[in-house]
Amino acid sequence: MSEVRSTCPYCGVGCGVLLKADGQGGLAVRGDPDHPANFGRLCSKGSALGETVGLEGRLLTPRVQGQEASWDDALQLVADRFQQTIAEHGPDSVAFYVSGQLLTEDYYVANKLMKGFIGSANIDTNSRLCMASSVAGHKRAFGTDTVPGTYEDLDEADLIVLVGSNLAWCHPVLYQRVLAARKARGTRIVVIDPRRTASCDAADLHLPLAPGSDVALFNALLSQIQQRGAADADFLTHVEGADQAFAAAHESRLDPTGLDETLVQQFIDLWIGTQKVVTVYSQGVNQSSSGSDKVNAILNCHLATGRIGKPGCGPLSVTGQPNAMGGREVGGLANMLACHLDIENAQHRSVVREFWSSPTMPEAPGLKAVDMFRAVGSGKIKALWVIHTNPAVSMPDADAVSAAIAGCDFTVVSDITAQTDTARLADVLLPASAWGEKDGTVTNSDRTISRQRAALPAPGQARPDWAILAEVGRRMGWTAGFDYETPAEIFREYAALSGIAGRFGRDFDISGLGDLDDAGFDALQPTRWPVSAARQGGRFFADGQFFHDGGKARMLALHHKVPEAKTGPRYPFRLNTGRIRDQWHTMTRTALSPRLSAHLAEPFVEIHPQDAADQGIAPADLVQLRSPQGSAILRARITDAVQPGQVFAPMHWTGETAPCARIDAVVAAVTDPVSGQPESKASVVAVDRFAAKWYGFAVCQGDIDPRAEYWARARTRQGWRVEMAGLSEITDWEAEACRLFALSDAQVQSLIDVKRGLARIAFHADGRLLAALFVAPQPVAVMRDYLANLPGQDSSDALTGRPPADRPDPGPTLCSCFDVGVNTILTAVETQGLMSVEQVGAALQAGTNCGSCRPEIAALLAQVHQREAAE
Ligand SMILES: Nc1nc2c(c(=O)[nH]1)N[C@H]1C(S)=C(S)[C@@H](COP(=O)(O)OP(=O)(O)OC[C@H]3O[C@@H](n4cnc5c(=O)[nH]c(N)nc54)[C@H](O)[C@@H]3O)O[C@H]1N2
Ligand SMILES: Nc1nc2c(c(=O)[nH]1)N[C@H]1C(S)=C(S)[C@@H](COP(=O)(O)OP(=O)(O)OC[C@H]3O[C@@H](n4cnc5c(=O)[nH]c(N)nc54)[C@H](O)[C@@H]3O)O[C@H]1N2
Ligand code: SF4
Ligand SMILES: [Mo]
Repeated sequence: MSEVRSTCPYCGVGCGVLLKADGQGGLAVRGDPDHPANFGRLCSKGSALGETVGLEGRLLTPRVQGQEASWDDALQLVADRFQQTIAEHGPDSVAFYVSGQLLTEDYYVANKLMKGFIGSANIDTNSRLCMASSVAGHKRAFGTDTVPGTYEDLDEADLIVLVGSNLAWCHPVLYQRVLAARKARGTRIVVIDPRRTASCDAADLHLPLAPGSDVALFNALLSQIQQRGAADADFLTHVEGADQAFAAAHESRLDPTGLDETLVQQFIDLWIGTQKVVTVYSQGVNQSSSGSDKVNAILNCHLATGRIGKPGCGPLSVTGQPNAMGGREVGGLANMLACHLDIENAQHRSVVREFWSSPTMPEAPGLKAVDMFRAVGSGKIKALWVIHTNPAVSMPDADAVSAAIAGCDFTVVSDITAQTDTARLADVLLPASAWGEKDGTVTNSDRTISRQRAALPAPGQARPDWAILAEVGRRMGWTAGFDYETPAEIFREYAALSGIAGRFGRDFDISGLGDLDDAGFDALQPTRWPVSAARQGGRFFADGQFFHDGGKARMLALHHKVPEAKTGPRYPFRLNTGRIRDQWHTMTRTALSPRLSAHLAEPFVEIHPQDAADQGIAPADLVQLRSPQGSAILRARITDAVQPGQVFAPMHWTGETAPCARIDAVVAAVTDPVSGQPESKASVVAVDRFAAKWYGFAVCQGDIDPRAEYWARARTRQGWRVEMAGLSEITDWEAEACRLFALSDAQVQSLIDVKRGLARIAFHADGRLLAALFVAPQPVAVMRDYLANLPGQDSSDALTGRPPADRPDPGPTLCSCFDVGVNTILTAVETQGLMSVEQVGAALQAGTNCGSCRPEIAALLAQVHQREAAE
């Protein structure tokens, strides 16, 4: 069978992949050497895609109130209930909450249905939590939401500044490009992040600024740009507001950033002294109560110096989701129309309305995500359709959001997974086709439109999202408007609409693709927009042509603001949240892969050693975070990667994987006043040791039913590994273990010391280990990575909790591709005298495939060599 060209469904790098189906539901995945985003490279998540396409956990049929239903019944119910609600309470009583992971064609139909036919603008997307501040910043500066540069700028830059971006883990293939540029031309790297991340490992400078102080830092830079005569006077003839921006920057140049002055000066000298500078920014910038201002503070510096849209220089907002950019183009946000046309512009409304032959169109923006769920909670929104996103986990104040969804009169959820925290709350659950099974387009961070193509048949009754939406549109009575049979048809309509936008002077114009026939759509190669008679791809703005009335760009006068929530005696710590290398968001797909689950198998909180000592928290203790919104229990990782007074926790764990570690239950729903984007990185919390009576660690082949105040599970090659901790005394551990694993007939082997609260119990059948439980009054000390893969094997000595002397413990997996553990690497470094990441690769293969773990291998090498130097 030949390979199918497609695009990775995870991050906004938008890597090309080649897929080969094995005919039995499996898929082999490799990087597409010809795709301009990755040239064959893939990160750990992309490489493991084949492990995540199985049918385990898939939603295969529609369900109404938990019962299987036919498509006909389910869709009719959705159409009827939406129609009734609109008839009784008006169009603004319904809402769609969608996703930057939808394909452009799905997005286009959802937006058209809500804005053009239902007649409300209550469609918003998880991109509100992700890109909204960048959108707002771009529009304020350029008059349009456009990323000026391209990925090639990373190859050609002499200085790359990562602001609030952990590129090494979140856009690993772009990070590989950055490292390649460093090697080829000595590109300098600066990281601006309160936390020391994997992206700092290769950095020339790391500026651990105070949370939220980016505007102050970039104002200091802007002030010196002006004072030192580094502004580009010619380019500034294309810019309005420069004097006011300089004045404001000068005024606030000394606002506190918490940084050492010489460090700041080094950064400013480097920035001013390097013509080819790319400033890459992501959620440390966007997810802030001053997110839009942070974006404009960065754009100000690039506009002032004319370093924009030229090879090797410019601001580069990296998108998170695979189609975050496509969603912005198609008008997925509540305050946009379609094709960069504005909902508040009467002329724009009228041309789109005419183009769609639509009966009605809202005149004002709809509710943004946080307000939307508040309106669901207050009963103002009575029918809600959630598509391709898991807000019960990922929205700030997530307990309140869950309660709002649960209390909504009518909730529809389209997902591929049967059990998600949001799916569990649905009245109607609709099975969508997944990545690998569906066709359409996505746009990545540098405006490149790529095809996703199907390589697998849709299982069960699953249908593509666009088809489900179009069918509901037809059943609501708008037959002609939603008469689509293929995604190609939708794409052509969209491209034609963009041509109209182009005639209005909008930059998003792909009318050149409007007459692609089905075969042409099938064969579409990665293409950077615009694609019109006037323009093809390329960069924007070097010519000084912007999209505000009058054609000029705008610099903004900005003032530093501290994060909205203030620390105090009750909530003395600042909570930062984000991502880990091998999991994707709410883990519905990546957690299916044992490889990806092995890197960081448990939810955790990073806390500074000094704070840990003050709070009486020891390594591996559990920690409870409490905020006015809610609480979470997480494993302590004591590290000076975070600063004193700050803690960091990942966003990934859910009711399915670790119910008490849902970090968004703790995060406050504070938003940026301009963009409406939540401040996911600066809540305030109290931090206390969680005083568990007992701790447990279990491995098993089959299912497990943990019932404890704390538990977290991760997939292994054979089954599960589970961490537990409880507050109530358990007297009969053998009985509890039987219940836990539902194993009553197996052979039991146990070591129990009731007085000391110790228990070790193993279950065997036919000489093979089925499950084992280890309990202690302190965090359990066993060799987890060894035990995790023991079930299914002949292992009569499992209760020792450690490998026999002739089988060393590999330690936590560092290289997911080749399954190489930390201990294995450390031993090889020490015994073989390895000096470089390349030598580690040659000896162990680690880091030689996707390269995502290379920063961590470098850190291990540095650790060993530092220790050796000190000895
Ligand atoms: N492995 C993996 N990769 C992903 C994803 C995933 O789930 N897993 N998700 C994708 C998505 S949708 C997105 S949006 C991107 C996100 O990609 P990133 O934005 O790179 O990821 P985050 O970890 O959310 O946050 C980045 C950094 O912002 C820092 N930060 C916090 N507060 C501040 C501040 O005030 N100023 C500055 N300068 N920095 C601050 C944090 O310490 C953190 O290291 O990743 C994409 N890629
Ligand atoms: N504290 C904190 N919270 C955050 C963030 C943070 O940094 N910190 N980051 C925010 C950001 S940037 C983002 S982007 C969001 C992401 O948060 P979410 O969008 O809520 O997370 P996902 O896990 O990506 O949810 C995708 C859902 O779609 C389902 N799905 C997969 N494929 C398909 C398909 O083809 N069709 C349909 N219909 N469904 C499908 C999956 O099973 C899953 O349930 O989280 C935000 N929340
Ligand atoms: S960097 Fe990784 S997750 Fe992002 S698109 Fe490429 S392979 Fe997928
Ligand atoms: Mo995101």
